[in-house]
Amino acid sequence: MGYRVAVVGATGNVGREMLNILEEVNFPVDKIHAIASRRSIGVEVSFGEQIVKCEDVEQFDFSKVDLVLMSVSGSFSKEWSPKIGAAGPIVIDNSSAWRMDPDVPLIVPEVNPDDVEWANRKNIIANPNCSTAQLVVALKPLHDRAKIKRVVVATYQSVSGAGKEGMDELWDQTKGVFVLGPSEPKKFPKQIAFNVIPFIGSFNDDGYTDEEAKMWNETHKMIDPSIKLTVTCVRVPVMVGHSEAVNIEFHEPLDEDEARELLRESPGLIVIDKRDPTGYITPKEAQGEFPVFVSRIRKDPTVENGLSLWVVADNLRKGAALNAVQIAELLHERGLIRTKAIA
Ligand code: 2RA
Repeated sequence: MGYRVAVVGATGNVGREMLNILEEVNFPVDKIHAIASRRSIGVEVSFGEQIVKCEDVEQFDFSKVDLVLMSVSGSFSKEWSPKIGAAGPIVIDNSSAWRMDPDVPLIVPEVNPDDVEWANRKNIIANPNCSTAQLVVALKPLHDRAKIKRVVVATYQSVSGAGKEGMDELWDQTKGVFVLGPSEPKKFPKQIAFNVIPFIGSFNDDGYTDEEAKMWNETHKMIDPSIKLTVTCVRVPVMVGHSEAVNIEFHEPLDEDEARELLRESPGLIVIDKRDPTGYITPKEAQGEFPVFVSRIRKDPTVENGLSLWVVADNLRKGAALNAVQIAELLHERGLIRTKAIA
């Protein structure tokens, strides 16, 4: 028997990927509903071979579904996720609205799967920020083995993290430079084509950005609050795939060969690490893929127990839609999705 599933925000980059991945992994779906705002009513989206017409979120009766995947803004989720959760289905939310709520589990299935067990407190589960999701998949097995003391990360985040408008802006500016002349930045604060921007989100009082703060707050919630983590988040002119240069200091010794073997054996990870000019992963190669890729594993000789790594993943997949579907699979495996008889 399958579930009645709704995807809210079905016309966006991540909503469409949620539908694709539910189908790709053969998630047991009896009935799929694509839900969107009023202006997208009737817009058609694909679910495998099926074409599904978007329904209006304001009119939809959420009590008739078992599971809701949300890819909407934080403010929309703040208002709607509790209402939907109270109507019966369990909500897996991709926004930042609930990630730090103590009554909402924040889950990456390879890292803290057991936290699904208390999802019934609000009937909401949060999906982490894309740049955190791939980082914690790589950090968890290393932390379990040698206890991480401190992590320094620089991200190289693709424009798809800023939605379709971000992708359109890179495309238009890139064409514009050669053909039409430069255009004014709209989605990003400065030109992104042929450039990098060391600012994502908004500034906090301490000079870090909220994107940077998400990375340490969410890592603390999912792995261990004792890990010290400092980050610089940077937008780069790549369409899909976030990359991260990660430097880790451990409490205990861990040599690079053991780390490589450990990462190779850990769930959700693929190690591509040959010391030849093409023996590492780039975001172009990670696009469309499920795993988190790790390359350039090497000793950091400037501290007693240190390693440096390069971590890449498809931000729309492991960083968003895939992780949400993997949470749904985890709920299914543990019998935690409530089903009601279809009237
Ligand atoms: C970004 N992390 O890349 C954001 C998306 N959640 O802009």
